[in-house]
Amino acid sequence: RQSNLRVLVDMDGVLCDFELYLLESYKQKYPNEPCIELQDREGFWVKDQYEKLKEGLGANCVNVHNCKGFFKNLPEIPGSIEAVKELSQMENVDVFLCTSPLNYYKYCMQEKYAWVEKHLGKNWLEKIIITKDKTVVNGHVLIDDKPNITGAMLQPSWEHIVFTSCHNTGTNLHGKRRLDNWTDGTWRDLIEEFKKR
Ligand code: UMP
Repeated sequence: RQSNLRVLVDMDGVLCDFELYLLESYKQKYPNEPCIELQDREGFWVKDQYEKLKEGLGANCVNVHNCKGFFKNLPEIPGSIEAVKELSQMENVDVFLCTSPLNYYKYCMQEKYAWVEKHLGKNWLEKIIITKDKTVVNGHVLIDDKPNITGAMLQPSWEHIVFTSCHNTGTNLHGKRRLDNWTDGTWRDLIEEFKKR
């Protein structure tokens, strides 16, 4: 390869624990409503599964993640910060953070930047790519928990590695590979393998 290996890393579900914090915040805000424990989550969209459970609960989920402070206060996925820092220091690798914003952008956009600055540092603000369509971003690898990533490009430049999350454990990935965590070191082998291509 003439250029460095460009690794696109998703934020929600890969660096930041959107699912855990949404559940915790939901329980606080709606203690008397039913909820879906993480081991019972299915499908990417939280609101869709809640709405099926009971009419109106989908809107409650939206209320929770649209609140001021939600994105800023997301906890990290275990080991993610240390791992992407190390990834960014690897030879012949460029890391970018590739994330889709809510259309309700009032807090989300600003707070994503605040999160990156707080957990990774000011230098990383230059690495943020905000897009609704990740297929048009020209990377070699995309690490993302959303199983089906589609958009204007039918054949994106990247290979999608599906990061395991509570909502996709039972999902048929149609041959796509998984990365299960940032803690057991397997991510290093994966990157080394891509570097050799
Ligand atoms: N998102 C929701 N509901 C969900 C899951 C995600 O609104 O159930 C939003 C949060 C983020 C965006 O703004 O989608 C994350 O998209 P990715 O970058 O992870 O694809």
